[in-house]
Amino acid sequence: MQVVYTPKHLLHDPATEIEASTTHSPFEHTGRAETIKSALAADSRFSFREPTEHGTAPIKAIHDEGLIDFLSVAWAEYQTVVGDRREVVPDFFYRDEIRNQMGATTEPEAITARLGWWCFETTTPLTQGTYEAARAAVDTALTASDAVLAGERAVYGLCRPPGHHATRDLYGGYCFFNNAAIAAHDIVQRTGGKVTVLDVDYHHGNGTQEIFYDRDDVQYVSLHGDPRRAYPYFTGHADETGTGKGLGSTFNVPLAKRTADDAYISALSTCAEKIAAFKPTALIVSLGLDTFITDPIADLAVTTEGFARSGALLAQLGLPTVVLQEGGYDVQALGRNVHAWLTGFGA
Ligand code: Q9C
Ligand code: ZN
Repeated sequence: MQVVYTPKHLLHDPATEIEASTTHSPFEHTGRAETIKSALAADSRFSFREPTEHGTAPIKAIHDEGLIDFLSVAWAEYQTVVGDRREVVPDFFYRDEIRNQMGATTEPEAITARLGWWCFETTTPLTQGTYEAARAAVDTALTASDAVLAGERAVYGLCRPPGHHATRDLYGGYCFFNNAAIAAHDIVQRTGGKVTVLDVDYHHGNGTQEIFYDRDDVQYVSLHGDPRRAYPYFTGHADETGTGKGLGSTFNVPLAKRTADDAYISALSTCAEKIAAFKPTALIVSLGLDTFITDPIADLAVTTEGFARSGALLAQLGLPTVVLQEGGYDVQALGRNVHAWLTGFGA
């Protein structure tokens, strides 16, 4: 199996994360992608290639151009206004209710205000090289989908930073650009066929869901920790099924705490049936390994064997498949878990 990887992810290198009412070293760090790379490089069935540059047009097809412009300048502009900061985090999040009775507003001018306009939470710092790394993650996803469109059965894009929490207009949840959504839309544009994004990250992919919520040409299927207890809290409930012509093209399976292999695989089989019924021409998997039994920020109980079974089950769909890296924070086990999933699929 081809693996698309670039060391440019190292440019996104925060030292802290503000989460759970404290500041600590980040769960989403450079070592994650490096350990995955090493685990796959040790198996000769995987061959590595670098992403090619795809420019901003495929990103503009999914994200507000203002978000791209903001991310390209924000870190540097903040330094000139606030002073030397290794990482940059908003201290004011814009919410419509702040202007109740006063009418809508538009993007403000001050960099400190723009941070709170484009970001939705505190755990996603901007660093000096964040924009370049996020652009490279998009190129990684698009290079992987290029290879699949050129005839590869399945290709793995080692995207970092991840993408599935980024909405059309907002970044957060360790995500800046929605790599999977950008690749899915690109495949639809280029083939005229339908695409499914299957999201198996522990966290609901609120961004991917929002981007495709009213569309009938991209199906979004997700199984994740129930948002009644799990981040991102406000999306991912079973009754969210799409809107307008997209009604029925979103399918959410919230999972109970400590869900283990057999129950997980059974839920995944239901998802596979939904995917088969949609009849897509290609499948994108948002591959999060934070469903793992010892993941430090999640509460499911999937094992390495469960990941191998997941890959094998999805391979049975027989679809051209682009597998893109999302979360997974037990770094001791992360390389082995990605390897198990991909070899289960059939590396
Ligand atoms: N105490 C991805 O897996 N922290 N993003 C939530 C709540 C943010 C996860 C923890 C989790 C973001 C791609
Ligand atoms: Zn996650």
